[in-house]
Amino acid sequence: MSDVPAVKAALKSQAVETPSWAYGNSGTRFKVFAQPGVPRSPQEKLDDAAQVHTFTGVAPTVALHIPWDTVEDYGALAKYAEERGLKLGAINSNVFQDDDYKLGSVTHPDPAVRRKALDHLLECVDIMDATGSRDLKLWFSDGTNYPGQDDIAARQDRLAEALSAVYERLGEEQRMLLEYKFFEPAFYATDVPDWGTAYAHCLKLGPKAQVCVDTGHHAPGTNIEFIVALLLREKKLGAFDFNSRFYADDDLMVGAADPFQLFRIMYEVVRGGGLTSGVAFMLDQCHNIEPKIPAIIRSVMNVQEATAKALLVDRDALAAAQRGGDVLGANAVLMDAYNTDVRPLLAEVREELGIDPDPMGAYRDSGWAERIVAERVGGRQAGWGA
Ligand code: PSV
Ligand code: MN
Repeated sequence: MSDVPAVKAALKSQAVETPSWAYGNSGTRFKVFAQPGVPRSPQEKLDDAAQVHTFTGVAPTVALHIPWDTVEDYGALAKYAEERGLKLGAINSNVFQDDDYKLGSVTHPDPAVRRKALDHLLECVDIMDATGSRDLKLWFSDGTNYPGQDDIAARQDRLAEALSAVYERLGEEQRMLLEYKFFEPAFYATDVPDWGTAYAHCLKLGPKAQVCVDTGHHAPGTNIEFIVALLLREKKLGAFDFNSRFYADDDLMVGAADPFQLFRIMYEVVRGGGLTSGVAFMLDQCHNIEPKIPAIIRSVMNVQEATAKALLVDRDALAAAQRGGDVLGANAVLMDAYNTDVRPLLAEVREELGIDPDPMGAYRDSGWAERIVAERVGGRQAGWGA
């Protein structure tokens, strides 16, 4: 597509979901460096998310993590979000931070632990009913550290049983997103290590079960855009958890480590119709050393830039070169789009949306950063686990 009005329309309708946990403190297992002004409650996380939406115009939803965002009244939280121009997005379940889950959650050898984990997942669907969220995101830390520790195939049976119980509980418009990760915290065998495992479970479950591709959850060198193309073709790509990695699950700002990879992924999304087929473009990031709100704004902008470049690929010229076996010509068409400076185009898109063409500068000048540092004194800052 290189029809500029159509490119602009696609960019205006793109929505990037920001994660509540990216607004809180985070770190590595070595140290969490607390930052002044960090939210102390889910409501304050939404206040910050509203800033991201105000300055980017394309971040209208916020993913919650349960229990990190537990509140008494989820309907009231949804209303709080709405009053700030936001909606609550995916509900992320957490069956990895309780002592009972040392040997797994839904795949644990003990049926009582499996029941406890399943009850949490079902409770997350109740929360979705109250928040109006469409998606339940499932990531399991389940796996084993040593050969022989547990029966690999039996664990798949237990996983399938739990997934099926959750699937049955979903409403008509609700979906479950199964996220895979090839290692960590289990090191020998992870129960949902790759897209193939996630896909196989989702296929058996039915159309409301879709795969979530977290870009940080692959071995180095993995061709993620191939996975994206394949899942889109099979109508099983439900969502992205976007982030960047240099080594492991680094959770850095998306597009920071390898903007070319993000472009290649977004090209397959555009090519496969993923911009309009309900794929959720979510961030799953932690900002350990950089200020959080501008880092999230930057991440949203990086997704927009990659999307704009992907939309600018001259698909007719590419198809002609591919048909003609013109290897270098085809590659040049893709690189031309990648090498286009799309910042002026995005500035125009923002002006047409009625927002400042420079989101980073506008946020900086807004005084919000100083205000939250001054106002958010006392209380307990939110973090990974609270
Ligand atoms: C696991 O590493 C993961 O990617 C899952 O999406 C979790 O819910 C999230 O990180 C927590 O940050
Ligand atoms: Mn993730």
